[in-house]
Amino acid sequence: MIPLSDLFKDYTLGEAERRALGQNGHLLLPGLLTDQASSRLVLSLRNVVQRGKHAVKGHEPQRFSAEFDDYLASLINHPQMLALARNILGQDIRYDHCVSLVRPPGTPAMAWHSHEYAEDDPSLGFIRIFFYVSGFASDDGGLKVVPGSHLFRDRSISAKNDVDLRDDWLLGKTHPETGEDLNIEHLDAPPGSIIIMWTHAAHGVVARKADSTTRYCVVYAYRNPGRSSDARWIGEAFEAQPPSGCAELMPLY
Ligand SMILES: O=C(O)CCC(=O)C(=O)O
Repeated sequence: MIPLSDLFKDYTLGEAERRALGQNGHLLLPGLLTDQASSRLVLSLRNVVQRGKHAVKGHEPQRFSAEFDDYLASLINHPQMLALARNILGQDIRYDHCVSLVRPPGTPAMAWHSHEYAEDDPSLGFIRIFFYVSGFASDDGGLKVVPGSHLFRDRSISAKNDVDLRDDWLLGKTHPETGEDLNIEHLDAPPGSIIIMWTHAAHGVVARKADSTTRYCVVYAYRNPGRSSDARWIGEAFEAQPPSGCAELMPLY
């Protein structure tokens, strides 16, 4: 049993922050992770990378990360994690996945995409909480987003680069609430940053420079139950015997 220590430093996620998340589709909380959590996460993510060398197809450590590392598993129902998720989604939530996003130097860009969940029912939320342990620069493994894109609840956003996104999905689209043109934004995140993102938000990642360091990141996803979920990556054995205190978070519905 791993003793619980603080995951986050003090922060405010009140009405203003929830409104910004609702309007933009993402919320950056810079440097929120405690130093202890950051150091522990790097060890865990290195462990997952090691375990990935013997991956079994369909149950890869990268995609089912919490199932291959006790510290990552212990965070699924960490009180600060659940408080954060419930602050946004309300009380009734389920765990959906925990995926490692480790990007060594030279990792190529990731194309623009969005994710699915209950496209026809905005009352069912799905958030992803990215732990950018090592942070990133906008031109070095950085996350890019389109504020307002999540409001379209479009699971099929896809473009191989910024030019294609502008020429296709973005063309003529305006923010449903502000009426402003939708635009690409390249984020910067200091080490220890958390980014919360609604699942339908358009996002992509720029290449990690060849002479950079490894970028350590892990994402945890939570949702309101109500629909099936394509990214519900929970192995049968893990679901049957979830970590202590996690049973109520595991079911699909
Ligand atoms: O690696 C990242 O920063 C984001 C990865 C991503 O786009 C995703 O998990 O959907």
